[in-house]
Amino acid sequence: MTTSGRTTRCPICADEFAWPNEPEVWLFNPGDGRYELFDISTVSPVKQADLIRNGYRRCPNPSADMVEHFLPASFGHHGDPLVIGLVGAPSSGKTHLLTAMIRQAFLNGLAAYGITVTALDFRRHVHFRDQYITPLERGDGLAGTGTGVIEAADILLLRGPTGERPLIFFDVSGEDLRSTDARNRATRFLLGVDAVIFVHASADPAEKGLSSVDSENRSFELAIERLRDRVLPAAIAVTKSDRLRYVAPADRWLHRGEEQVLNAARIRAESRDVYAYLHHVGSGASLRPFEAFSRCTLHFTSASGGDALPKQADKEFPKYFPRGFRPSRVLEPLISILAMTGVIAGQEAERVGMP
Ligand SMILES: Nc1nc2c(ncn2[C@@H]2O[C@H](COP(=O)(O)OP(=O)(O)OP(=O)(O)O)[C@@H](O)[C@H]2O)c(=O)[nH]1
Ligand SMILES: [Mg+2]
Ligand SMILES: [Zn+2]
Repeated sequence: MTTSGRTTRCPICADEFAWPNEPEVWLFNPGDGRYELFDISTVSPVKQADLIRNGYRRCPNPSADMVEHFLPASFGHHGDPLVIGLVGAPSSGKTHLLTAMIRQAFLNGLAAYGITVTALDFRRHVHFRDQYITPLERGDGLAGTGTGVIEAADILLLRGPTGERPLIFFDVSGEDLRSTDARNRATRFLLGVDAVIFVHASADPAEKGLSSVDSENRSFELAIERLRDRVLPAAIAVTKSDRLRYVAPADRWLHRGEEQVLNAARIRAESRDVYAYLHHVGSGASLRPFEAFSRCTLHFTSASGGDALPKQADKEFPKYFPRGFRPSRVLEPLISILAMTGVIAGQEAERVGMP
């Protein structure tokens, strides 16, 4: 096997290997849903480049402990990937938040930070757009994530002042995140993450009194336990904050909308407010990431802008958002993580998430 000499960690199996540089790529055939091996040594350089952009390489998975999986053929050509995992209880709002976040990033939401976003894995992104972004834009509620999902949700390419970085998001079901089975493949992505977004749902006022005090947050606990020996930045997103739109100080933050400049003091002020909120409502268990990780920011976010209502006779999308889809501050957790991982560089970025 010829290699490019560059070592890459596969975000799916978490194995490290030298990125292969063979004159062949796998192309996805939408007709039968399979990958086919294609020799590119005889085609012109222009076509070669195009096939590499649209093709895949099969992960050699040196530990041989996973089903066959594929990475974009250009994956190893860019900077080190930044892998972000979402962690949170079932129905906490991970998938809605991630969808709103990726959508906003594609709408040039990171331009103020000098970062442009494109899809690195076109096929994966088209699937993500059709299955998640488009329904949400239409006002449909997304279904819960199935257990056993092991693939990245989307793979983007960030281009900015510090260079190019693939950005990979993992979003598995909250049910899998609560599983203590170390062999559970769905949570293996945690071995390879560079940063985590912990997602906590603000309480539904309609359910007041039922179970308002979360004495534990098992998905948070288990993830922290598995990441114990690693130094990584984290963000806590208190999502569904539209439920707090008349509650100070969440209302004030939500009204600000998306920020346009990086300001570590402002991020610290919001973190302090979110901390106080979680503490006040008895959700201290959701503050554990703040204690466990030396750099951690806290944010109020809303993916949808309001609660969903049940829909009649729609199996695919059983809920809808009666006031439409109006995300708020969904990029803030990502921006803080980009600052804490050096993708956004500079003195201000270095102060983000510092005590
Ligand atoms: N009010 C409000 N409700 C939301 C928001 N985001 C999600 N929801 C609701 O919360 C439910 C669960 O959201 P999901 O994104 O599927 O949650 P999840 O954490 O991905 O759940 P699993 O995949 O089962 O682990 C959705 O069906 C929505 O009704 C939000 O920003 N505001
Ligand atoms: Mg989900
Ligand atoms: Zn792999």
